[in-house]
Amino acid sequence: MARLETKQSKKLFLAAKKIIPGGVNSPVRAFRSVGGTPLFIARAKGATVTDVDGNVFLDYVSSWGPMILGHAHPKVVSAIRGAAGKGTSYGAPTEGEVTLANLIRGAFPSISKVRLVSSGTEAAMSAVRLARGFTGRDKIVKFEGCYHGHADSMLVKAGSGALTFGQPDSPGVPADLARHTLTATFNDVASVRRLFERNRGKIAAVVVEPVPGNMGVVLPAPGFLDALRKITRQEGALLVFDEVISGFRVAFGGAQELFGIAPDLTVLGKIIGGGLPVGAFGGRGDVMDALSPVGPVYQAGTLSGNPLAVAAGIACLKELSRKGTYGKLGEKADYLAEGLHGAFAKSGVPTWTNRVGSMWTTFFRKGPVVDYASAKGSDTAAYAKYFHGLLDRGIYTAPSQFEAGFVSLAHTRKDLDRTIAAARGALAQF
Ligand code: KE4
Repeated sequence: MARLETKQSKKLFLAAKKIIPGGVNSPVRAFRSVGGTPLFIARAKGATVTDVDGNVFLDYVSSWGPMILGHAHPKVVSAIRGAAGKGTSYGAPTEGEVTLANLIRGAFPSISKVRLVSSGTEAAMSAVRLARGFTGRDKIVKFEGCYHGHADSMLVKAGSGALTFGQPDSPGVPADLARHTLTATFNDVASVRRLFERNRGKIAAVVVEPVPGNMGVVLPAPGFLDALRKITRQEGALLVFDEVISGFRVAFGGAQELFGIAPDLTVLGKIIGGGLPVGAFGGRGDVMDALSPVGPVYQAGTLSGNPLAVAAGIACLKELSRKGTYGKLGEKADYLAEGLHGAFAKSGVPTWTNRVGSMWTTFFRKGPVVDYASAKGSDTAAYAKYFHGLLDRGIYTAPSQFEAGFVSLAHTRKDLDRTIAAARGALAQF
């Protein structure tokens, strides 16, 4: 198999590294854990991305989740174009923000009020401060391997890039702050109970990705999320669902629709901006009204509810709200999953795949993968080999074992067949 021609990406990467740490504006893009030169993308359309060397790939990174409609969807592009002509930012309320807030609330009945921000990190950070302010308690519980953005309190045994680079506890986070972040084991209710027994009356919230995507995709065990709901209610702590990935991904109403759980707060991002910078956090009205200017918990943002980002988000969510959308997406994902399953079974390479709808991860290890420890046991060198085998065959997947892959509505049956064939080819090299 001919290796990719990546002369232009190599040239740009050298230039980028002179001025941007690691040559990237987000670590996981650097290909550090899979090796090789990160591809500099020139353009994208539908299910494909094209790099600066003119290589075209079927894209399953999907900008880490937002591009569920596919790239440059005509309705999203025209919404952005229309908004841009009216100015790009006012620093004042707009009608679009009310429309987007109502679209979000329409999909998430647990959200009585919502505030828009500019990233998932900002949304999660604000939700944690709000939970602490509302309860008057300092400690939070998170789960090993889950990632909620890079706010200080969240960078304790974090997932995603922090896991990829083995920095789950980042330097720069004061020990005095980190000690208020307690970590439990995902799918292990007893580990949560123990934390509450030892910190009675001190835990403000349990923050969880209801379907983790940042240690790779892991499924919540039956009853696990219910147990979190019961324990937090009993203990007077808030349950915060971080649905930055799963929101509008695993269902229009996210994991809370799928599993029938109403959290006190929900964190959103990615898809709600249609590829532009939007995050959001929302939930119980009494909790949200603790936010300034109504209540005392401060939170703010110059570009919060930015008109272009909001226009893109409205166009995206309106498109997703059309009847039959998630059925179509599910059929595509089922078809791909079946084909890949067959390819892996035939290859004899030990793998384990976790999938919820159109988000999935294939771990290079014997299964099951149910938590951080089992995810971490994956053979990352084998993953890297598979990654490059796919890349050489025109398929672009996450440059890390500990991320999710995403099917979009733009992937055709032909694209999926091409992907399955590429997987067979890549696995034949093992
Ligand atoms: P952002 O600040 O990156 O918009 O969102 C942070 C965040 C919060 N919560 C969850 C569940 C998330 O997955 C994320 C961000 N996801 C990673 C990929 N797994 C973003 C990719 C990157 O860091 O470059």
